[in-house]
Amino acid sequence: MSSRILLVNPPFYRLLGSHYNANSLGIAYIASYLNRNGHDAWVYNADYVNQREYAELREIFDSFVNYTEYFKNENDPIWEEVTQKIIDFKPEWVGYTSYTANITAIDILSRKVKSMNPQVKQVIGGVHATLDGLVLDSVKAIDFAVRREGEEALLALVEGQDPLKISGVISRDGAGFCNNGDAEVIKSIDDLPFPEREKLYGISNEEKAYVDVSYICSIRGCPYRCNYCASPFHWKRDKTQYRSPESVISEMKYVKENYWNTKKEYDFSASANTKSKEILKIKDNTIVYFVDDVFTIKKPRVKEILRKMIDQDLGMDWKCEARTDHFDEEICELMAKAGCVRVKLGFETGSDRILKEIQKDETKEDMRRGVKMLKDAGVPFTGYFMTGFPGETDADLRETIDFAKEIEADYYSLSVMAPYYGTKIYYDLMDRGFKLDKKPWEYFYHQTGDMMVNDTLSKEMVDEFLDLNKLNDSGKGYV
Ligand code: B12
Ligand code: SF4
Repeated sequence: MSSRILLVNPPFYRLLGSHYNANSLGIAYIASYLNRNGHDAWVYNADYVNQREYAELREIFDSFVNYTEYFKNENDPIWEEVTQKIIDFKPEWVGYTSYTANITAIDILSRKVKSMNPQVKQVIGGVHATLDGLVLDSVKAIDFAVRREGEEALLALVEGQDPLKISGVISRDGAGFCNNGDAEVIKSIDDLPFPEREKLYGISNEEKAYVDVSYICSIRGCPYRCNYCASPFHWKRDKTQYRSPESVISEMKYVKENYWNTKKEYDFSASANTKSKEILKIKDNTIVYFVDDVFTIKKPRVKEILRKMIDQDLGMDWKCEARTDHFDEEICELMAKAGCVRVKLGFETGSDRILKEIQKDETKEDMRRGVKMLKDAGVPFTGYFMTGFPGETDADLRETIDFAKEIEADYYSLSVMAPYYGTKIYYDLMDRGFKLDKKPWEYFYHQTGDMMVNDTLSKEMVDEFLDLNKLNDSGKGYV
């Protein structure tokens, strides 16, 4: 029997004065998998706003105080609006995608939904549900949690299989839980249907045309082990899965044929109604974004993908995340020819000592070499840098600032390191007596000074680091 399922991306950027209008791939994958199996599953992005303008990152992080207010007032119109939309859908099942930062939002929404319709079954999945085996304690109105990939587990739940026997499902068992471990790693990710791009709930057809559906996932997982990153615990590191080059290219073509309108470009920076607000230039459905943790793992595979993009004359711009130690001259040249308009590179620090501490498995020299090859090929890149690591000194940060200037990135993204829940750094700090588990969940996104764990750095140095942001004024901007 066919079930009616709503998969929800809760509000997050809206609470920070911006919004998020692209497709959420995790729930879009689950929706298409359910739909292929005869169900009626829709994706509801509650972070969508009918606006093309996005606030500057700095502005977003400056809105922290207002953001925390939303969680104190459960009757705020935003919670009422989203709850009503969920109820109007008349779902039999509601699934929420979780990050640590949106657990409180999911708690508020799911309690409201339950009180308006006690029949509805509610499930939480995604990153936080995977990392936290006790997540159902934090979201009391949710019936089930799913750990790791959700396609097969949610299908089994919806089709009425015994939850106590479905791998990856945590269910309530009296006052406790029955935890069936992690969902099996899906080995044949090539066989999954492309993520849902049509059944987008809660917006008009006209608005739908502006949803950025050009996000593509070609790898599930990451084999590295950086201690500030949740990926090693979120995915099974030793079972990282790669889509074949053919499969990746076929999704690119599908997206281009069905959703691309290359005339559609927005640059609101000069528009009259922008007032003093700083605006980012966003091009919807004119750039593919590979959301892979690291797109460039497995060189032969990457080169094959790039050659296919060139040989088949795709003519699509794209961006990705990469590591400098994956670069060789050939990869960089192929990237340039294949339409790469931006590579996002996590340098994090200019101190080899800190690079070792954070288990980056990359040296400053690797980074210098990689950047040189990328620049020679003419591929623009964003440099991600952090400060605030435990044990980091002013001398380390001086090296970071000098290194950031030396590499001359096209855009800089600067963060104060936050020990995210589910990272090695989080567990190490907890072992050392830090009270991180006493922080509200919504604090777990970076750049709020409230998460700073370093007390050796001087304020002057941190300010000088954050001032690197000024370099963005002369660069090629955010993409
Ligand atoms: C693209 C991306 C974004 C995008 C898009 C987010 C979106 N809403 O779709 C943007 C840039 C907006 C973003 C923002 C943020 N992100 Co982000 N993001 C990613 C990234 C790189 C890919 C996500 C993705 O599409 N994966 C591919 C899909 C297929 O996987 P998936 O989403 O995990 O879904 C699978 C399972 O988790 C599960 N599942 C997911 N949802 C559900 C729901 C149900 C009901 C079920 C049953 C199962 C299920 O099934 C899915 C299919 O198998 C991940 C890293 C990664 N590689 O996963 C980081 C990552 C998820 N982000 C992270 C963070 C920290 C953030 C921010 C807090 C950053 C910030 N400072 O603002 C915000 C929070 C946004 C929010 N809404 O709360 C962390 C999360 C850590 C944590 N403990 O929460 C990650 C893991 C990065 C990392 N390695 O540390 N992000
Ligand atoms: S920071 Fe990047 S390379 Fe390191 S573990 Fe996370 S996703 Fe992998």
